[in-house]
Amino acid sequence: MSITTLGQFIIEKQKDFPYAKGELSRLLRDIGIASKIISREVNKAGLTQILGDHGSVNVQGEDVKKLDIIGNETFIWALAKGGEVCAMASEENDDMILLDGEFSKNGKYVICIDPLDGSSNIDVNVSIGTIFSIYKRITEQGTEATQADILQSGNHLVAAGYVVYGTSTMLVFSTGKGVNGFTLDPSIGEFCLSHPDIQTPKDGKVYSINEGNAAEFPQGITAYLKWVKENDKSTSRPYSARYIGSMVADFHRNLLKGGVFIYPPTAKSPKGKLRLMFECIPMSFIAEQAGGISTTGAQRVLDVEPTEIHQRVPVIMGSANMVNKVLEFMKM
Ligand code: AHM
Ligand code: MG
Repeated sequence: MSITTLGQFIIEKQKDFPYAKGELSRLLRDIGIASKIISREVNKAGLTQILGDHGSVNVQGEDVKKLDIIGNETFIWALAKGGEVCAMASEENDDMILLDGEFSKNGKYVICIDPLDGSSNIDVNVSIGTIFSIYKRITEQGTEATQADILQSGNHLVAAGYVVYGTSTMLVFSTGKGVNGFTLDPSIGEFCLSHPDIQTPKDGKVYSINEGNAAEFPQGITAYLKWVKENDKSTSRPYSARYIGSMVADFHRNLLKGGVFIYPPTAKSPKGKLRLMFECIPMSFIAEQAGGISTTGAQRVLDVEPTEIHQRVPVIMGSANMVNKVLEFMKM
């Protein structure tokens, strides 16, 4: 048999982490389990009355959908049960969550999670995703975790990744040694290695940005968008706009095919819309590990020192040559 399951892959790679005593492997396994549960719920969402607004509003002021709550609770459950994580931060919760069960308080890791990203797409059967990042705690094991354990820059990541609930469910992650993608085989209930060592193309034809906000874009972004449309002197049009409005899905397409994803500052969101801890750091880590670039326009996203859990930053990420082209326009 030539398949490699996520579990087998993790065991094979455990030797890459001499400091780890298996906790990271178990943590990745727990994330895999939570993702499979969410995938199951997403797949039957239209049948089981879990579509639609839940009626509450999250800390960002957005309606919370029922599936968001299921996703959040599933991850909290899986991570609390696993015992490797002492604290977590979720896009759905105001504050960090201490996992202070008997085993968890000795957990070596903290995790940041966006359990269901792209939630406005849930009701219309469009791809959504989960995004996660894992850090080693900086406070001593056995003591109560603090916010400082969570507020670490992307340079301190141990691992990060995402799950895209698309035409199939895929888990893509990196432990800092390249990027690997696993597709869920529903017939055996296992994530199987389908995309080993993903390298993102240096160039691409796709630009992904919400141009509905164009009137509010910084001048450099406006100039870039004019250029991509003008740049059609060859026989075929070189660039295509593709924007799903689900960061995981937009990012995943661009990662595999080449492209640039941009969420600039706007008048409504002067610091950008996307969250540093939950969305930008983990996706930037994957982009860089696959040979791409990710920047706020002013600095590497992974160099940003976080000051608050729900901090937002602008982001330009994807194929190296495309990101550099955007930066050229921003410098003009
Ligand atoms: P969410 O975490 O509330 O779902 O919001 C994040 C999403 C991203 O997935 C997506 O890239 C972006 O918001 C879309 O925003 P906009 O509708 O402003 O283009
Ligand atoms: Mg999100």
